[in-house]
Amino acid sequence: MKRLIGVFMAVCFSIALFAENGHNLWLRNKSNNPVNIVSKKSSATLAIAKEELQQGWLGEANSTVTLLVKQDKTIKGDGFKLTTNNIQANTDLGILNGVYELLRRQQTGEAIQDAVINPSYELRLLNHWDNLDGSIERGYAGLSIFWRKGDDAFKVTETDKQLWKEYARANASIGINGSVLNNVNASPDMLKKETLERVKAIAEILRPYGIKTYLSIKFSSPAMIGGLKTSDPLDPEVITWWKNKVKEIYSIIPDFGGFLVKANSEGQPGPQDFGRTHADGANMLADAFKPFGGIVMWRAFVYSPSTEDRAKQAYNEFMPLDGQFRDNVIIQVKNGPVDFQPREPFSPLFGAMKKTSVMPELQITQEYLGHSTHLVFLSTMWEEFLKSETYQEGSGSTVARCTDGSIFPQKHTAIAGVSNIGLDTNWCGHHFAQSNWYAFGRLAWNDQLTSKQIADEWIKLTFNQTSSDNSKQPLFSPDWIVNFLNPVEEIMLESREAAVNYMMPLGLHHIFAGDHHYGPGPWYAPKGLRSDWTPPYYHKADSDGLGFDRSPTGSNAVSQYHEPLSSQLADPKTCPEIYLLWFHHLSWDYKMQNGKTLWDEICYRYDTGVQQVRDYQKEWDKAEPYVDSQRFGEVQSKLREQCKNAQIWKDACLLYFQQFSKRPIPYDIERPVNVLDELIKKDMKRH
Ligand code: GCV
Repeated sequence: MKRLIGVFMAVCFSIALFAENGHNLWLRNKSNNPVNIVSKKSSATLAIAKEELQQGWLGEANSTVTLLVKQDKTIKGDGFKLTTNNIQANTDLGILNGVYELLRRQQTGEAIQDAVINPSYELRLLNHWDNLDGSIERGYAGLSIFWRKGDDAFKVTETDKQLWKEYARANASIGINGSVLNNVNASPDMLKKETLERVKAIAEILRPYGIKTYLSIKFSSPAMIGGLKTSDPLDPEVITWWKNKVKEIYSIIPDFGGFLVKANSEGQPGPQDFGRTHADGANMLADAFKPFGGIVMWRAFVYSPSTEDRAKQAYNEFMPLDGQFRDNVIIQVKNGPVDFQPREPFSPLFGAMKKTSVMPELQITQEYLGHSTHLVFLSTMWEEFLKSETYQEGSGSTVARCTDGSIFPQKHTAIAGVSNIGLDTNWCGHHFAQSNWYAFGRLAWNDQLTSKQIADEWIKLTFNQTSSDNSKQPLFSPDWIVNFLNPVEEIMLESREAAVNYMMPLGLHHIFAGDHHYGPGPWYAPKGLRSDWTPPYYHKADSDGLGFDRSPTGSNAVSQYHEPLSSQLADPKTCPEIYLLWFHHLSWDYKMQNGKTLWDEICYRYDTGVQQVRDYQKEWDKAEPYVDSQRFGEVQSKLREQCKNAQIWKDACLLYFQQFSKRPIPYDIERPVNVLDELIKKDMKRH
């Protein structure tokens, strides 16, 4: 009999492990455990809250849970008060957020303590770089879930609605409350009637989940689709055109969130085309939104091919405008001063703009971190960024505190992540890329969370095998914890550092091939291309050494940081080694803190990166008994590709830089297996 039960359980277990395509993300739990729900109010959002409780309750069977919408001053925005079986909030969305928190704690085994839980940021947004034809700029998970080309481009199908609902639910479960539905390189057609009708259909699905819709706009729309002679933001006809357009949008989508604007950046039109400032442009739009409570997110991602160091340009352009923006304008600033590199110091605008709402922009899609091929958990990068000390208001002025309202009385606080979502069955192209979507939402909700906690939650929710009748507490057996949870968590927590090691250690940056930003191309400098789009502009390798001198002897970008950070960065001896070549051009024989020469250290770092990914392969193979076959195989094959790529990165960079260093690669590390000329010829094209 015992044997029979054993066989039966083994069959159940192997069925559970058989195949999962990843579509259910971290929301795989289903439970038949009965629960009674008491709620006086009803609404579409509360109906979802109840349904979620009924489908996922893992607390004691037949418990009674009270959902109470009642004002409480300690609760902020869509936060909530949680006790074991009660959730109180000021809004229906607060209740839904509380339900997701409660269910997550039940599923991950985290204690449920009485607490008021408020979000760090008021607005927690995904930015989709989706185009109207369905393509996605820097998207690596298939076509857009919102837009498509063809005869049925504007037809809203049941399949569309189902997918948008799943998308909304996933976002709501991690606290995301807004979506910008299209690319910042926006088409003016975005504001046409038929497009707005589709936005309305999307908004209707997203609304009950508490997610507002926003659009990116083209600044020259008045001239391009409005028949006006100009798009000058101070022209009365242009002002009226935008006012009418915004009014029209609110007549179609009454809870519309606002606009995101990329202006005078990478060829996009903007107010400077008419001799006006960013403030003139942003304020004109903000005034149109004022009667409706909408906002304008104005990007500070600006740079031009001037002789000025690119890393300094956004600060130079925006600092003089501090205090000139309307209170419904938020300046959206990328985490680093250049462009979402594997590692950058924080942008000096954080904390420096004291009279303006400033929001961080993070990139969830892995444009510069191996697309959807490499396993790179970005939470550690964002944690490093949010915890960076700006010193702008003394110590403790971290980027998080400078942007979440703790230090400056910003009218609005917000954070955005460039989405990695597409039509791929598993949404993100790589099963582990889902963890970056998850981590963004969690950090936007609570900017003090650690990556360890986020990874722990995500692994438990995404990979744990619940018992076969799906009705009891999930089992985190010691075996599962030791042989799956811990090693996978270690991989995740180290993975970004590994990518930095095999791509761009010690502060190297932007040494990618071509414009696909995937493989290495430190040599890439086609004739006629603007120099700030070529890697030699950034690495500055020569016979003397390597790195961009941003110290006072160079571009003096360090002066944009507050003391004592500025002086610390200015001196290679006190500059953190992770940023060394970002701020300094140093000789190949420069002595590192560990006594090695710079050249040797670079070689070891690249080699370490390759070894780290090789280790991930071994660890993942050991995890096979704990993962369903489909996800196991798909991750295994991505890791193989990542290892090949890491080797190419190491070989390409070391062989290329060796031409300048003229020193041997230390003899105790693996030799390159690729030939530089061949790598240059292939130029690491993606497909
Ligand atoms: C949407 C980088 C990317 C572009 C992107 C731009 C931006 O330059 O390569 O694809 O455009 O940043 O953030 O506006």
